Amino acid sequence: MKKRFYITTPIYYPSAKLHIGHAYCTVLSDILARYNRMIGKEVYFLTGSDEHGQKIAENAAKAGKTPQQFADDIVKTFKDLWEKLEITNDQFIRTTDPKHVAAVQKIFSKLLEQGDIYLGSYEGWYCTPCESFWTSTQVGEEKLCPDCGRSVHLASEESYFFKTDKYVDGLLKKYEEIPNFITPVARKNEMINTFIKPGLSDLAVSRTSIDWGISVKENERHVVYVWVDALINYISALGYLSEDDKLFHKFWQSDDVEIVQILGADITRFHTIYWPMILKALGLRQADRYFVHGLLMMKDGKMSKSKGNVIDPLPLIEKYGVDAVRYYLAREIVFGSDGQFTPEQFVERFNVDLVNDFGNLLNRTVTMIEKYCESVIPFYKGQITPFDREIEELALDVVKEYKANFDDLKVTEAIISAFKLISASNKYIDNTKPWELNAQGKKEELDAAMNHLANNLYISAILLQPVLVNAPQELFKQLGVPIELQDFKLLNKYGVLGGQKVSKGDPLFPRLKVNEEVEHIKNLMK
Ligand code: ME8
Repeated sequence: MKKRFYITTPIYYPSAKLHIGHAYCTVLSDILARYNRMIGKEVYFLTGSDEHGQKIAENAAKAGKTPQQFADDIVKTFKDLWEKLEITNDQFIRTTDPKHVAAVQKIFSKLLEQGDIYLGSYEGWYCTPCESFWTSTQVGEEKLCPDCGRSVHLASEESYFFKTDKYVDGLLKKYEEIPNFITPVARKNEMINTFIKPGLSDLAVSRTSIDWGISVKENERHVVYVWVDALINYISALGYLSEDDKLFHKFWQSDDVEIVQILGADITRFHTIYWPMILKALGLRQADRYFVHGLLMMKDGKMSKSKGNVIDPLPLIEKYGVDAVRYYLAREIVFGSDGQFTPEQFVERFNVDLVNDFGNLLNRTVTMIEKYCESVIPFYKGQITPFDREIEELALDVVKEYKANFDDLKVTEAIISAFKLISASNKYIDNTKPWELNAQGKKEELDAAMNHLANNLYISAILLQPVLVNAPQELFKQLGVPIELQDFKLLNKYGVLGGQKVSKGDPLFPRLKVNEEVEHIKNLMK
């Protein structure tokens, strides 16, 4: 196991309000960052904003602001949202930060000097919202952007180009040698079949038609293409080519670090084709994994303002709590697949998983320990009944399965593993019938049942900590779990809890009235 973990999200365009689809990517990355910290790794988690390019300049002009003012204002709203979602990023990089600007210029100069970049001229179909040039084959007869489906226009300009032919074979070799370099694997195949096999053109890496960008030092009429500018954030944030490059050596250029880059399916091409080529040209190591998550859609397709189906995460957090939103995103939309946001599913997940299965288990357990054991969790005395053996085996398996899933970035599957123990514990109550054990005076069996329930809740709460930021703490409070026992490393042995005093608190999650809340969320979408 590598001792460090560097995780990045894409950096967001400050062009519009962030919707739940953006929150999705950042929340899932945060969950992975928290998990890796929990298992004892030194983690560095980066997110930020991508502030240059024509789109931002146009939106700023419409708003009557300078691009910088415009970006400053929107970036404040990003930071506010990440705070409300309890995102634990170590740095928020902005592509207008002077250290980023300097790194981009130095990298450009280096690649130019090495002959990886040359001056030429470009003619192609340009998609302004995606800031991308496409060939006629790619835009088809309808002249639509293959990424976003919007109309493209013909554009021509003098441009610097990055030579791809030198690096393409090496890239394909990397894809082959490291099977999980890009996952899900279908995304890798898509890159090979759609972009690489038909022949990769050199990448236009500068523009003369816009000026809101980082200027090319050698030729000030040019600004660096926004995508190249943006990708560099992953290393400029760590101080690459700056005086203080300690972080860069620690979290990038080291064998002790696992580098995981998270991105949405719409931006796979830049991250998994051109970015590795740029890194190779700079003589730097490659990331270990590119994890491509799916897009969050609405019932009527892509979220868009004109369809009136955009959901803002803030009112959801305010009404249902941060745990509810984080849980929904991580559990309902399988990490790696496309998903659909529906108010019905949001309410159902909340009521079924969090209220009925998890919250209720705590409530029942604490009530019984108060009633049958004078509020003290009985000490662990081994497996008294076959039910005890069965549930202990399951608990140990669940921890292993959970870890294997998380280590393989399978966040949704890891949550499902944790919930196996929660539902098995609810069944364990039905099987052991503690109220009968109490009535029959079977003290030893009753104590064992209470101990197992408390321990299972404790294990589940630790496992859910990367996802739920409040409920596990509340559970620890009610079960009297001291801070030194709130440790994932203790889970390799069963029976940690015993002797703690419980105290009943509020339910972890209040039950939602289905129709009322579905209606409420639908109104938020209008
Ligand atoms: O692409 N569901 O920025 P961005 C899930 N600046 N994810 C979604 C989504 C949805 N409905 N909509 C957007 C950019 N995203 C560039 C990145 S990185 C060097 C530069 C995701 O603000 C999208 O897939 O348009 C991407 O990963 C992220 O939000 C940022 O999108």
